[in-house]
Amino acid sequence: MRSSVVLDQWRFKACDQEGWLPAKVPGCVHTDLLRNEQIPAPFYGTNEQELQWIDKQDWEYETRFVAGDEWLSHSRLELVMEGLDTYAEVSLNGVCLLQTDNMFRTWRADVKRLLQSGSNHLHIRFRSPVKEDLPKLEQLGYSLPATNDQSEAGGLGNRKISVFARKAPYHYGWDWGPRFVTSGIWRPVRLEAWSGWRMRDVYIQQQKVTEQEAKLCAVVEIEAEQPEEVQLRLSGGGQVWEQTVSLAAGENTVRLEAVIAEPRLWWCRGLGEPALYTFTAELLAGGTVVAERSVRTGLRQVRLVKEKDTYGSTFYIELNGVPVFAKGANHIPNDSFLTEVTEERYRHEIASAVEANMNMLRVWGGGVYEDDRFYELCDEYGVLVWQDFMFACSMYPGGAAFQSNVREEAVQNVKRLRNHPSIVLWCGNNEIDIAWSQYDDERGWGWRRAYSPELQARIWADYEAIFHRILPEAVEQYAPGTDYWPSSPMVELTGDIHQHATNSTTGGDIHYWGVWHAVEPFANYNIHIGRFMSEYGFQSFPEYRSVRAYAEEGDMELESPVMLSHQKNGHGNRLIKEYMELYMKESKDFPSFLYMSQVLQAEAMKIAIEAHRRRKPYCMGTLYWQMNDCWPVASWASMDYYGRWKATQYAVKRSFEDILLSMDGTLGGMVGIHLVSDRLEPVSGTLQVRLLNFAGNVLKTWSAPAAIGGNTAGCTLTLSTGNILAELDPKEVVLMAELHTEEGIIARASHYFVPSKQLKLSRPSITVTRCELDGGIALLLETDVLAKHVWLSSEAEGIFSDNNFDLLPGQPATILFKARSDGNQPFLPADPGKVVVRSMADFVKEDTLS
Ligand code: BMA
Repeated sequence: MRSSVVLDQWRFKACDQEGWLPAKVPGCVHTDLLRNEQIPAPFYGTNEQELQWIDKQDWEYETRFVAGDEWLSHSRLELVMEGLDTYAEVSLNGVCLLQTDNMFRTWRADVKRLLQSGSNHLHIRFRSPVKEDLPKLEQLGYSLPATNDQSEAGGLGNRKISVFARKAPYHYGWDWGPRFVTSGIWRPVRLEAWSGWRMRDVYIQQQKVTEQEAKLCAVVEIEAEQPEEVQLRLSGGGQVWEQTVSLAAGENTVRLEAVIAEPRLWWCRGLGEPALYTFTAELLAGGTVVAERSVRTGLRQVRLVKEKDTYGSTFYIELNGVPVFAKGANHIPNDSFLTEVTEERYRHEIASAVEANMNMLRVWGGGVYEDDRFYELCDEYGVLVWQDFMFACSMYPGGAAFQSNVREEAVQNVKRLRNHPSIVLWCGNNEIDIAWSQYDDERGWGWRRAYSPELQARIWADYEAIFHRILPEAVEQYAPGTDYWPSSPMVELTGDIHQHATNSTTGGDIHYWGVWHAVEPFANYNIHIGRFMSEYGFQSFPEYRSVRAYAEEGDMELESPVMLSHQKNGHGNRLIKEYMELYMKESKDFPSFLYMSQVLQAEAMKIAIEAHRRRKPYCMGTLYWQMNDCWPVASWASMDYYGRWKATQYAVKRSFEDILLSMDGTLGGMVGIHLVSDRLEPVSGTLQVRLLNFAGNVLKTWSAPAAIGGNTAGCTLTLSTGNILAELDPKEVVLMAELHTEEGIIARASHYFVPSKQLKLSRPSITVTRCELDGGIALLLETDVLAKHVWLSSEAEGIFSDNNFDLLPGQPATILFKARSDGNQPFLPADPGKVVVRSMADFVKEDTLS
C-alpha cells in the first residue's frame, strides 16, 4: 500500500544573508517576506515598485523531518514536489537530488537510499529567475516578442526574459497585472512510500457515451516490484468490473473495459444536471487489496464541431449531441501570489459564474494550469472549461531541452486534468498565431518585421514544433478524442493566409478588440461577430471600497501615482474618459467616476453579448475578457479582486439569461425585437411592447405572438423608429418589451433611443421597504421618475439578485440579498446590513441631468 505525508515546518532566507525565518509552504518568497513583516503589503500604494529586488535574489528553503521506521521499512520511498517555482536545486541530507526548471511540472525523486532514520534535512535553493534567464537572452543574440512582459518595471529595460522560463507568464506583469516574479514551493511537497505495488494513475477514458450506454475504458497505471498475476477491480455507478492481469516488474498500463447502461449524463448549467460518478480501482493480490485509487468524472460525449457551412465553418461545442452556445468569460489567476487563493475564493468565482448564467470559462494561457479544486468545482457546477496551455502573446525559444520540458509539462497536465468532464477543449496558446501572422504580411502585431527572413523561419519553426506538434500529440496520446485548437484566435490550420483570424473571419474564433484598443464605437459590436467570440472587453475601475484598499483619500484622482500604478494598460485611463464622454454624463467627483466607469463597461458588455447571442447559431459562443482580477486594479474584470461584483457582472447575468429578449436599434430607422433561447424545447407566448415616458406613463403599446424553437434565435417583431417616436422626443422615452407565457413573464428588455449621456432625466426619489423573505431580506424599491442605473451597496459582503438596473414608476423591483459565505453553499440569503441605494443621478453633475 501507498502512504503519503506532506512535509511542513519550513524556514527560508535569502541565500546571501544570515537569519532563517519561518515559511509557509505552499507559498512563495513574497508572501513569506510579508508574513514576517520584512516587506510592505505588495498591492498597497506604489509598493510594487519597491519590491522588484526580490526576483533578483536567490532564496533557500529548508525543513527537517523524522522518517520513522515504518516509513523506512518500505521498499520504495519517493519525494514528490508538486510545484516548484521555478529554477530549483533540491538536496536531501546534503546530496543533490534534482534540478528543476518548470513550475508547471511535478518533480519526483527516489530517496530510498538517502533517507535516514532520525532527522533528515531537505533543502531547496531557488535561483533568481531573472539572473537565470538574462544569459539565455544574451546567448540567443536577439530578443523574442513578449508584448505584456513588463521588463521595464522590473528594472530590466527592454530585456524581456519571461519567454525562457516555464513559469506563469503573468508573473512578469500584464496589462492588468503587477510584476511580481515569484519564487518558492507553490504546491505541496510530499514523501511517498510504498512496497509491492503502487497505483499511479486512473484514467476513465470515455469511448462513446450516449443516453443508452457509456462505453468506458479505465486506463490504470500500476507499478509493481515483482512480476505477478493480480486482480484489477473497478467499481463505479453501483457496478463492478474485474479482470486478471499479469503485471511485469516496473511500470504497467492496464486497460479495463466497462460499460454503464443508461448512464446519468453530465450536463453543463442550463442543459441539465452535472451528474458525477466516482470510480475506484483496486488491485488485489491473494484476495487482499494492495493498492487503490479513486477518481471522479462525469459521463458525456463532447466535441468541437468545425464543419463547412454556407458562411464558412462552424465552431461550437456539442455536448451529448446538443450544440451549446457558450456563455462566459476568460479566467485569469485569482492572485499574483497563487497560494493565496483559497477554496472559498475559487468557489466564489465559479458560483458567481453560475449565478450570472454562464456555462463556460476559458482558462487563459498567460496564467497557470489551475488547481485541481478549480476544475472539481467546474465539474460540480456544470461549467465548461476551455483550457489553454500556458503560452501567451509571446514567441518562445526552440531547442531540444526547452521542447522536451514543454512536452513533459503538457503530458503531466493533460494526465492530471483528463478526468474532468468540464474540460472540453485544449488550446495551444493565446493570440500568438494572430500576432505573428506568418502567412499575411499585412496583419499581425508587427513582430515579424524585426527579424531577417532566416530568423523568421527559425522562430516560426520553433512555434510549429510546440503548437502544431508537441502539444496536440500530448493531447492525442493522453486524452485521446479531446479536441485541440492550436491558438486562440485562429480560423483553421490551413498553412496559408486563411489561417489567421481577423475581426470578420467566418470560421474559428475571434478576439474582437476594435472596441477598446482600436477605439471603435460600441455599435461595432454588432458588426464584428464571428462564429465564436472568445475575447472582447472593456475596462472599469473597482468600486470605491476596493480602491480604498490600495489608495488613500489623497490619492483619489485619475493620474495620481497610486492610481496610475493600478492601471496597467497604458491607454486605459484615456480610453475610459473618451468613451465616457461619448456615452455618459459627466461624473460629479472621482468616486462617482469610478462607479460610472462600471456603468460604461456594463453597457459595452451588454451590447456585445446580446449582439453575439442574437446571431445564434451563426455565432455559438461569447466569452468576454475577463472574469476576475489577480490584485485590486482598473481592468476588464467583471468581478474585482475582492470578489465584489461590478455593475458588469449584473448586466452579464441579465444578458446571459437562457431566454433573452434583446432589442437592436442599430438597424437604421428600425428596432428589432429578438428572442434568443438556450432551452431545448420551443417557447411561445405573447410579446408585449410599451413605450413609456420617464414618469412611467404608457404612451403606446404593441403586441404580437412570439414563438421560438429550441436552441435558436430569431427576430420576433420589427418596429419603425419613425412610428414609435413620431412627434416624441427620443431623449424622454423608453421602449420596454416583455415576453408573456404560461410560466408568466419570462423575459424583459428595454431600449433607449439615445445614449445615457443625452437622456433628459430628473432626480428620482427612491423608496426602499425591507421585509423578511426566505430567511433573508428582500428590498422593495419604488421610484417617482425613471431611476437610471440603480446601484445598491450593502454593508455585508454579498450579491443582490439584481443591481445596476433601471427603475420606472409603477414598476417596483423586489431585490434579494445573498451573503458570501465560506460553506458549501457560496451564497446564502442574509441580512445585508445597511444598504445604500443610489442611481445615476447621484453620480453625475446636476446640470448634466436634463
Ligand atoms: C487579450 C488578452 C490579454 C489582455 C487582454 C486585454 O489580448 O489575451 O492578453 O490582457 O486582451 O488587453
